[in-house]
Amino acid sequence: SGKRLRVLVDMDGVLADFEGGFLKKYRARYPEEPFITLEDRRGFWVSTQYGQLRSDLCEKAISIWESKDFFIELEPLPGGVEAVKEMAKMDDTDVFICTSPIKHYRHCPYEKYAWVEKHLGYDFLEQVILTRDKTLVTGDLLIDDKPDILGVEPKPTWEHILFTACHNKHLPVGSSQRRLLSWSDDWRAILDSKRQ
Ligand code: BVP
Repeated sequence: SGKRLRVLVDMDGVLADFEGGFLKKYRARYPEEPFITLEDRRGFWVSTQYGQLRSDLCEKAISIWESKDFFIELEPLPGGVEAVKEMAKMDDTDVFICTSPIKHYRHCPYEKYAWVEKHLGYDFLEQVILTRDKTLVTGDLLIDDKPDILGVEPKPTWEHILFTACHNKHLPVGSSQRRLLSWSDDWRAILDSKRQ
């Protein structure tokens, strides 16, 4: 009972395997160059860690996700599409996919819509929010693998649930921050904890 629950779900690193897709295509395109295994990933920005490995690798990394077909070909992360479909069918629950496109806009925004249509269906396109500032979007929960979600709004309405990813799994979670370890973890309990 009470008002409807609004859940915002991030795409890269939560529903779509950005890190796995990146590493596979980087190694295929630059087979002679060093790379960072998913086990050794630290920090949200792939480009930053590759730049620390060798300065010219920053732009080589960026060339991967700026390429045509990078975003549409990302594999779904285990259980994510199923969880979102189930969530959307729950009583008094609205689910939106809230994702930040890269500024190289030739392919990314189009392919993000195409990915949602492919994996969640045409009707789910109604639920897509593309924004570079998630603090402006109102919701009860934001499930996202980025540890720091900042923008112009200092007091976003949502509670950020940190979705575990290769780059954030070693981070100490702040006393107030809750985690979702994977889509096998109890996401229903997190939703229920926010219902009136
Ligand atoms: O579209 C993704 C990829 C891009 O930033 C966006 C993150 O969106 P959210 O997951 O926050 O919705 N991206 C860009 C870079 C470097 C750019 Br220079 C990166 O290292 N990692 C990354 O995810």
